[in-house]
Amino acid sequence: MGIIKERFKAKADASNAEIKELLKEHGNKKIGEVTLSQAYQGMRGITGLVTETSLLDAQEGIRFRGYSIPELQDKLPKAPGGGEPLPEGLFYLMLVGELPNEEDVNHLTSVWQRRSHVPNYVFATIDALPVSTHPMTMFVTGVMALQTESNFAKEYAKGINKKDYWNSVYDDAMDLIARLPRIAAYIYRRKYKNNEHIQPNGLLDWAGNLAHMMGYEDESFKELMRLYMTIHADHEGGNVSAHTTHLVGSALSDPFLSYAAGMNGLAGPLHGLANQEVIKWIFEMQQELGTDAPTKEQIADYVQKTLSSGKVVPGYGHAVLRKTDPRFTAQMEFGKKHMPDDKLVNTVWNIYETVPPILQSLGKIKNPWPNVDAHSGALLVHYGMVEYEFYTVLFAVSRALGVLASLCWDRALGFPLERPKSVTTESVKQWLEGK
Ligand code: FCX
Repeated sequence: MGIIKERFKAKADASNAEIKELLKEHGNKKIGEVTLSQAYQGMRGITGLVTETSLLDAQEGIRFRGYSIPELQDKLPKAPGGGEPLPEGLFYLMLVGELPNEEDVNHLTSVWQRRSHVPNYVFATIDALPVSTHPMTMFVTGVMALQTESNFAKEYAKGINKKDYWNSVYDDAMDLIARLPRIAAYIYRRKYKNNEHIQPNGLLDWAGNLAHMMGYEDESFKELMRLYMTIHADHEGGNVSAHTTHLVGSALSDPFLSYAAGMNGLAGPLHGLANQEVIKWIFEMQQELGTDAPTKEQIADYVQKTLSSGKVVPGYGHAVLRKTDPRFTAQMEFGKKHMPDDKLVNTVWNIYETVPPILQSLGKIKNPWPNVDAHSGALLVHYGMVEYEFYTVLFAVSRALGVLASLCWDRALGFPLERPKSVTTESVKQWLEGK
């Protein structure tokens, strides 16, 4: 058994024992109440999931196994000469629950390189779709084509013991994560670069290779990919992509089926597709105002126009956060370091100074501050990646790290089929009448 699998299993066994004790003593304690509004309005604020990999605090933002993004930027190993954390290190932390050292991260890089071969029929399946197909549809189709390789599906068909489910789920998760950069880059080159593909570079780390295979050799773009893949990796368990992966996995659908389901959720405008909506909105604003450097007054007028046409200002607001997303701040710092004079990036910063007071003045918006999507596109455009339809695929590659680490934990902790109760309005009325 590989060293990472061994450490993960040891940690999961210890957690299993601890959770069993905890439930024996406290299992019947209430951790919250559910109001009628919450049943009708998206279960907002209902605590009903356990997700070990990360926890989201409304005021502070995301913490991965207790570490904030600035702490991870300081503590996680970096590429030689680099300043950003390697995503391999974050995956190790989420899966094993300990900070990795340089050797752990290099080992994971080489394990993923060894597992990164994608069978040709996967590319042929993607090629069967029209080139005009949305990149996220191509991406999920590629993941589904890979499902034929599932270790878990094969093992389950043979009738494995439920205490061993975690083993082949782990193998599927590692195979899938290893292959995603190749699939993502294939789609990018097919749609936007005349179907001219670039072979992987066996000397590069996971995110650096993604940049290389997409055709971006600039060292600071590789650094952006490392930061991007780290900050989008997980956002506790209740967001649509994480919850869907967990829910579908609870039916013992293998990691390919579960992750594909989760990424169909990420493709929604109120979730991962928001990052393309942000840059589209800024481009439309620049076009309408006839300038690539709108003033704050011009931005304020355009925001008012957006709102009065009944649209949301994309990239602002969040279902849980009530402060500026630390993932926005991390990107702003990257911009200040690598592209302080970029006009589009400076427009993002001017929007940041303009939008929150306007949203606050509406009185109905719970979070007027920017989330991760408000900044991500401008950094990518700086390096020439202007194809904003593709941005959610990058988000999906990153989110695999969190949702698949979580799926390994679901099976290792023996989490059961997830099955909350629903009601009808008729039954609610009878309940209210005391029947
Ligand atoms: N512009 C205009 N109106 C907004 C708004 C915005 N940015 N944010 C919220 N509102 C409106 C809502 O539309 C709602 O109006 P209504 O009552 O007329 O329907 C009202 O304010 C109350 O909404 P609120 O509860 O504050 O916000 P919601 O959580 O319902 O919606 C959205 C906020 C969905 C717009 C915001 O969360 C968003 O854009 N999300 C995009 C995806 C996202 O969250 N990206 C981050 C990734 C994620 F964190 C992850 O990593 O998983």
